[in-house]
Order: sequence, then structure tokens, then C-alpha cells
Amino acid sequence: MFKSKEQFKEAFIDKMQTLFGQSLDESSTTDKYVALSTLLREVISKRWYQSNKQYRATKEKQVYYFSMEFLLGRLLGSNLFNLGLTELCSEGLSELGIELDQLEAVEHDAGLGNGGLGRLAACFLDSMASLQLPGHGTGIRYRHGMFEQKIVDGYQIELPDNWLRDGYVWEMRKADRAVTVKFGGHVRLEEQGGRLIAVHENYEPVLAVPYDVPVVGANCNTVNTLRLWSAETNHFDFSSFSKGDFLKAVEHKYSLEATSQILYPDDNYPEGKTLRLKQQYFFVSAGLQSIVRRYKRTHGAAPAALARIHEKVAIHINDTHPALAVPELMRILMDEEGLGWDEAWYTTRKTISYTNHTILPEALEKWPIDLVQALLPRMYMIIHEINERFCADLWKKYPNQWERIRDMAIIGDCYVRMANLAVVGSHSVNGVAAVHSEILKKEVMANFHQFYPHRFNNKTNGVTHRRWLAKANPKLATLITETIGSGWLAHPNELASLHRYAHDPAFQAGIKAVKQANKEKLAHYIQNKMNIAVDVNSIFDVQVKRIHAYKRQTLNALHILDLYNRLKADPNLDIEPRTFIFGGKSATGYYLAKRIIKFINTLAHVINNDRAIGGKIKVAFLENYSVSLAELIMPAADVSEQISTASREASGTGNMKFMMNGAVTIGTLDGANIEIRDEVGDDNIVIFGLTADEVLSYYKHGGYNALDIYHGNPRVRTVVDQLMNGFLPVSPDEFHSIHHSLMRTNDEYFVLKDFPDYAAAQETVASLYRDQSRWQAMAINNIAFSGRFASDRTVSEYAIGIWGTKPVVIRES
Ligand code: NBG
Repeated sequence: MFKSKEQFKEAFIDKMQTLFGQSLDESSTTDKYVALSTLLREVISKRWYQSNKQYRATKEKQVYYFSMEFLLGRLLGSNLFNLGLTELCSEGLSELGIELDQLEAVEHDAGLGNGGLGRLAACFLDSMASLQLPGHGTGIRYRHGMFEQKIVDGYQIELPDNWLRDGYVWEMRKADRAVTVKFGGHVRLEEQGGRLIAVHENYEPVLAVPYDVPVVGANCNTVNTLRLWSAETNHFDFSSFSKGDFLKAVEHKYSLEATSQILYPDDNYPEGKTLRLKQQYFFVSAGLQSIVRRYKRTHGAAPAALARIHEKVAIHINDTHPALAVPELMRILMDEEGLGWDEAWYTTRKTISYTNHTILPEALEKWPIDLVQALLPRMYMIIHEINERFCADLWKKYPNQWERIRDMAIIGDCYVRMANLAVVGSHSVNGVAAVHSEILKKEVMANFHQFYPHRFNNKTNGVTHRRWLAKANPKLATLITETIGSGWLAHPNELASLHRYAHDPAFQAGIKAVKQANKEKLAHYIQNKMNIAVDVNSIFDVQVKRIHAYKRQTLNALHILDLYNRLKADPNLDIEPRTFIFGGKSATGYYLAKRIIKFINTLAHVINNDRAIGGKIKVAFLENYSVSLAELIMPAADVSEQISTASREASGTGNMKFMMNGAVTIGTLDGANIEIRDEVGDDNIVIFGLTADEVLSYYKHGGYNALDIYHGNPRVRTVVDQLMNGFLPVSPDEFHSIHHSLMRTNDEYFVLKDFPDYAAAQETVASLYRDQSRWQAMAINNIAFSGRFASDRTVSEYAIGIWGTKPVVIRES
């Protein structure tokens, strides 16, 4: 580690020479970024080596977090922060005439995820390392991550994400640790020495090569590993090649390597594509093979040792995407390590735990039996056997209860149901916020909860306050530290003592000044990027998240249209000026979500260019919402829009990031909003709309009648009509699907039903904002009570309640 600025500067200049054979003056910004990151990686590598060495020596239990998505964002800034080097390096660089911010901006976001689920995995890695827990990630090294979104004429256009274009300094290819994953072929059961052995023939081998990314803990020496698997092949079709069919030879190679080429851009809407199932098995099989190999090296390779793998290994599956871990661990333990079914089943269940992240019926994964059978014949055999045994147990407990058994079976209606497989094959099932966990127990998984009452628990999500507060909002972090000391960095609950300053005029002024500076920065970005001038004294009202019917961007947009109508009717209407900011991507094939983007952009076009309203409201849809853009947006928000249909948003995590940065939530009683309300109290949040119980009861009784609201409320009727009556400068059918979703399919997400209450809540927001001292107190209380939503709290609950892992203090190397 660098003892001083001088030493750092010397090392940096030296690195520039040894890497690129050039001096600082000759180097580009990218070269400087690479030199700095490489220098850090060397510091990190020593700790990494030491961490692995101690993990082997202490034989402590290791956790592996299996996730199809890790939405890391940029790593230079967070690595510097966790190493405690931000100040030293930024000052050193500035003495050399270099801005650290500019170097950070060079890094491509690692966008290996869609939204909340993938970002949660990234926050958990940060917290595991910072809590000194031996916890690692297992995932896929997608060649192309989340697509880049462009907005052209108001429409979303997708461009491929080429994040590996300039190489990726943080990864380390480990070719010697590659393993083979087998697809297709046939499995025969053969008797050998009195035992049935599975023989897999004519399969297609895909080579899985790991790329390791170090995960640096804050204020400790821990460096854990995120292992991302890449599909490669060393099989080359020489027979085609030598016959002159070069194309065929190359095609074959590419088709095998396709497995890790792209991230499916579906959030809460998995597409049933064969390639996706292939990806799931690919990384699960590769991950488990490497974990078992490592376990055997440390704890012995005898079957008796493997029968106790759950004592030293915990495998967590992030949603059902890695649920094949259940049959795959069974396969390894039985076919490769010689355990019998019962032993293998006992230890598999004890090893695996599962988090459910959604109750949306369309998002619950299921795979057609024929597909599983053809692509993964051995997996299918094992799943089938698990199902037979499970159903036999059910029959014993519930004789003749066909309905119940049909609901709980793992295989049914020609599909393999991944959530059922995950529940049956694990020892713990958790939801991600209190209300979501209750809905799982009482509704979606009620039968399972009755059968396995002790398996279900709740772990409310959290986000890393290091990235989302300390790093994203350095001005706020400094102000907090000046006021209550720096203890909150290690113990975010200490933020609570800010509560005492909620009404302190000087502290309020400080908070306001920080927010103002952050708003100016964002306004500058909006001006430069989109040529929209926004008023930095207006309320920055922000909804950034994936575009989805249940998240109800439509409700927000219809309310903006209503506000615009009122301003048009009375240009002197005394409203609090507002800037409505949106951001978010739509899945490529999600027609309705794409129209919603166009609708927001059409509103922006109409409203921003209407001089008659005197600039009192503005609308900006920021393209390509990503982790890095979120880091700019969260600190600048006054109002956080968390307006999903109650019961549909499992938790939400954006809500927590806004709160930490002092935004006030306008939201429904859904997901973690409820717990945010419990923390800050009713006075510091604006709640509206149906409750989850009300929504669920409507669903049970066939919904409500949207026409009643339409006919009964003139403001609602006007905005709904404006979608189709030529008021907006688009072709007449442009928003037909939005209109249809509200009026024809009976407003599945209760947009119209909640509209009047939402509009009233927005009035409340405006009047609270007018009382600036009241508003600043609210902002301060939100920051003060955000400690509970730090992922350090969440992860330590997982460690104690689910994984049974302890910290290992890594010595200085
Ligand atoms: C999402 C939920 C969010 C939740 C994140 C992280 C999926 C399947 N689920 O509400 O919609 O915050 O998971 O738990 O992406």
C-alpha cells in the first residue's frame, strides 16, 4: 500500500512507463485509467492471495452466491473507496494535473444484469467482503451485457453493449481451472458392482473458463472472488475444415460459445428460450464442479467427506435462475462421488438456500419437459426422481388431496416448475421484504408453507451505503461526518443520530446546499445531453427503474398530463415548479412498456415546448439508465416515486438509495416502502393508494370496474381520452395499447383506481415542499433512518440466519 502521496505518484508514473512505455504527457485518459487500475490491482492481488490462503488454512465455511446477474457498474471508484485510497490518490493525481473523476468515467459499466435483482447481488458482494465473510459470487461472463438504450424520436432503440471492447482490467482469466459442461446426448443406467451408474454418451461438451474478479472489502484486508464463467471450446470441426467448409467449422465453434454471449434483457419476465436454459445449466454446473473440486482439496475426497459438504459450503440461489443447482449437486455427489440417493439428498438440501424475488405469475420460471429432457437428460432424470419421492411424501400426509399435490408437484402440465424445485431442494426460502415474505407464505406458496413451516423466512433487502451514499454523494458524506463523526461508515445505524439535527437551521441549510449542488450537476447533464433547460429551484421528482406495467410509470405520466391540463386551463395556477425525471429500459419484446416510453417522451415534447405554461413543469426522460447514471441521479432527487401496484413489487431497492440521499418518498404500501414508512414515521413519507390486501382481494374477486372511475371522475376521463383523441402529436393508434390496458383489460394494475389518491398525494408533496424548513427536516429524517437499509444489515442476517458463516479476519499480507 502507498504510505504517502509521493510514493503513490512515483508508482503511478512508473506503471505508465512499464505498461505503455510512455510518459504521463504522452498518455491518453484511457491509458491513465488503465495504469491506475493496474496499480490498484496489484495491491488488491496481494490481499486476494492472502484471503484465499487463510480460507484454505482456517477451513471456515464458504458461501457461494449463485446469480445469473451481477450488475457491478464501475469498479475503480468503489475499489479506491474500499481500500481507503480515494483521498490520497485523488490528491496525488491532481498534483500531476489529472482529475480522478475523469479517469473513473473511462471505465465501461459492467452491466451484467437487468435491474434490482442484479444490483442486489452486486451490493451483497460488497457487503460480504466488508463484513469479512468468506462469500463469493458465481455467475456468467456475458460478452454483451445489458443493451445500450438510445431514444430516437421518443422511441427506445437498443444497441449492443460492448463493455469488453477495451479489455477489462479487473478480471483474471484462469484457463487452468476450466471445466467441461455436458449438453444433450443420452444417459444410460448401467449396473457396476451392485450399483446403478449413469453413463452419459454422445453429449456436446462446452468448456467453461472462469474469469475471476476481486471483490474488495472496506476497511479490512478481505478480498473475495466473483467467478464469472465464459463458454469456450477447444473442439474445432477439423473434418469440415479440411473438406474446405471453413464456414461450417467456424459456425460450430460459435454455436458452442454462444452460451455466454448475451444477457437476456428481461426483468421480471423470463423468456422461455432454449439458450437461457443452457446458460442456467452452464454456470450452475461449472460453478458446482469448481466448488466441489476446491472442497475436496481442503477437506478430503472420500465419499464420507463429501456427505458433509454442507458443513463447509453454503450455496445460495438468487431467484430460481440457478435452481438446477439442486439436481446438479445431486448428480455430482451421486455420479461422480459415489454417494447414495439419501445421503446426497440430505446434504444437497442442507447446502442450498433460495431467495424468491417475485410473485408476478408471468415471472415464475417453468421449462417444457421435452426441452429439459433433450438438453439436459441427466438433470431431467434426477428432477423426475425428486418429484416422485416428494409426491409420495405428500400423498402420505395428504391422502387423496389431488388438488394440493398437483399444485405442489415439481413437474406438472408438461413443465418443470423451477420455484417448486427450489423450495423442495433447499433448507431455507426467503422473501425480500416483510410484506412479500408474508404473501409468499399466505398466498403464492401457502401449501409449501404448511408442509414446511420452518423453511420460510424474510430478509429485507438493503443496498451498500458505501457506493450509494459515501461514494455517490461525497458532499453529503462529508457533511454527515462533520456533524456526527465517521462512525456511520462502519455502522450505518449511527446515521440515526442525525435525527437530532432535523430541525437545526444550520444543518438544514447545509443539507439544502448539498442537494442544490447535486441538482445543478444533474441539470448540467440534462442540458448537455438532451438540450433541456431545467429549473434547479424546481422540485426534482424522479422515477427511475425498469419500465413495467406493474411499476406504473403510466400513473405518473397521466398525472403529469392532468397537471398540464390544469395549467393550460389556468396559466396562473399557483403550483410548485417541478421537473419530472424518468429513466429506465424496457425489455426488447415488451410492446406496452415501449409505448410507455414513447408516451413519456411525447409528454416531454409537448410540455417542454409550450411557452404558455411558463416553464412551471418540465419532463425529461434520461436515456440509458445504468448504475453510473443512477449515481448521478440519486443524490439530486427531491422526490422518490415508488408507486407500484401494492403487492406486486417484491421489495424495491431504488427506494432505499433515494432515501439515503435525502429524497422524500411518494409511494404505495408495497415492498420495502412499508418498512421505510415504519422507520421514518408517517410524517416523513407520503403514502397513497390501495393496500396489498385490498389489491389481492380484488384479484380474487375478478378485479374492479375501471369504467366506474372513468365515468365518475372528469379529470381521469380527460387524460384517458387524450391518449387517443388526437390531443398528442402522434398517430392515432400510437397509444392504443396503453388505452387498452386501462379500459379494455380492466386496468389490471389499478392505475385509474389509484389516480385520485395519487393526485391528492402529489398536492401534499407540493405543499410540504413549500414549507422548506419542514421539507429539510423530512429529508434529514430520511437519511437518519436509512441505516436499516444498508446491505451490511441484510447480509449479516443471511450469514447468521441462513448460511451459518462467520467472519475470517484476514491478516495483512
Ligand atoms: C426484483 C423485484 C424487486 C426487488 C429485486 C431484488 C426480479 C425477479 N425481482 O422488487 O422486482 O427489489 O428483485 O430483490 O427481478
